[in-house]
Amino acid sequence: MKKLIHIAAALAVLVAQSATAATVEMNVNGLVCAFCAQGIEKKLRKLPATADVVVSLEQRLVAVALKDGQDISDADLRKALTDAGYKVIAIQRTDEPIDAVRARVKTAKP
Ligand SMILES: [Cu+2]
Repeated sequence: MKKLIHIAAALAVLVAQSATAATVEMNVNGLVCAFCAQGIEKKLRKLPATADVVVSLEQRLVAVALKDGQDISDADLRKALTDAGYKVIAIQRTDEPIDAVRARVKTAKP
């Protein structure tokens, strides 16, 4: 019986972890102007699992908020940006709300 409780606890932790990966942040090379930013935002917003998008030219950062319980694979994100002519340097999944990312990139502007 004790073992079962441990398994249940372990499963609960796993579920909690997957549910918190709400935002995907990508460092992208080739982002040089407002048209790049708009194009990327438009493209990513078309993905069915996308809830919100933040693009920062200054930081060459693209962040995608995922809809509850949905996901976009790294490969799909990479492909969307590569097809548009950009190079994805890094992808990180975080539990930082997209509004916090938006505020962070805004305050970092010169
Ligand atoms: Cu551009």
